[in-house]
Amino acid sequence: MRRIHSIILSAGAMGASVRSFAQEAIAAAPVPPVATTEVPAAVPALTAPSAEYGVPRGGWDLQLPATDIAVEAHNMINWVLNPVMAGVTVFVLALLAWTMFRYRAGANPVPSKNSHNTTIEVIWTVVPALILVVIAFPSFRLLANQYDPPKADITIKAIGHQWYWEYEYPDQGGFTFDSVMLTNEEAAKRGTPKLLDVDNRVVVPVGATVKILTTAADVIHSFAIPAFYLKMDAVPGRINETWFKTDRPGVYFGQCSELCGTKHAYMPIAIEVLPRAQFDAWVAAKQKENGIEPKAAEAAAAQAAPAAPAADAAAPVADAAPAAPAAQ
Ligand SMILES: [Cu+2]
Repeated sequence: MRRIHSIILSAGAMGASVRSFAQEAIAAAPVPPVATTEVPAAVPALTAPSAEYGVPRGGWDLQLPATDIAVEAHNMINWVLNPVMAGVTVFVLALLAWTMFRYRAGANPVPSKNSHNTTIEVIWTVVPALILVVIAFPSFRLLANQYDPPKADITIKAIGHQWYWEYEYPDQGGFTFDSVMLTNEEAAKRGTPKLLDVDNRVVVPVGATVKILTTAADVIHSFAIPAFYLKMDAVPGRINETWFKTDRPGVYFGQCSELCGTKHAYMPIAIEVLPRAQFDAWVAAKQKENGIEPKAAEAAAAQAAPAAPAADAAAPVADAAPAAPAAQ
């Protein structure tokens, strides 16, 4: 009894020391203050979120797909994976119920001594294999399409920090900015969903193939936008690549999707997809803010990608002239 008592006591002491060690570690870890910068009112015009696309809709369904890849993935989930899973689940449940009833002890006083049935063993091996083959076809097609992106029109680097995202636009002169979650009051003022909007959104032109390079400055984060069916880990010391292309202007919200610390839930992602002219106006404003000469930025981008055809390079400049912020 005494022995047990002393074991309990020493276990308690060990727990206390582990606890105090953990408390010290927490106290020692610096938690950088993260605050939103002055929330921009309209640069050039903040898109109001749609009720359908790019936002959680509060139902049981997935978010509506906003890119071709997302449509393909969405269809695969709705018309291949879910029906197959539901069918298998119902079949197994029915089989189980029937077996429990038909072969219950009460109705079978003399137990069967069967242990093998070759036919049924062949069936329960071959049928699941065939189901996997049926799933494999759309699955491999989707994977191939995801990993075979068209040539990128714009590259954006997303850098995960504890606990906000930093973005860099290397093709536009390399300006960077931090993207910090709005407080509930700020989000309410903007009329956007709480915990999802940020002070500085990622802005991209509509219809452009956007290459996203992800990395992190501290721990592993993950860049995820449900409406684009996009998720890519952001790993310190590595650069991962993903992409999206949407023809639907609007604002699309996502979140960090790799547990990265105490404020993991508070580093959302907001992507604003704007018409080309508005995007160019936004880039011009950002370049001005960062003291970047547009001509120098263009030259640097051209040097980085010498294969870019001249027509492509000229198009945004032509579009930029009539740039005017659209009404909300
Ligand atoms: Cu995280």
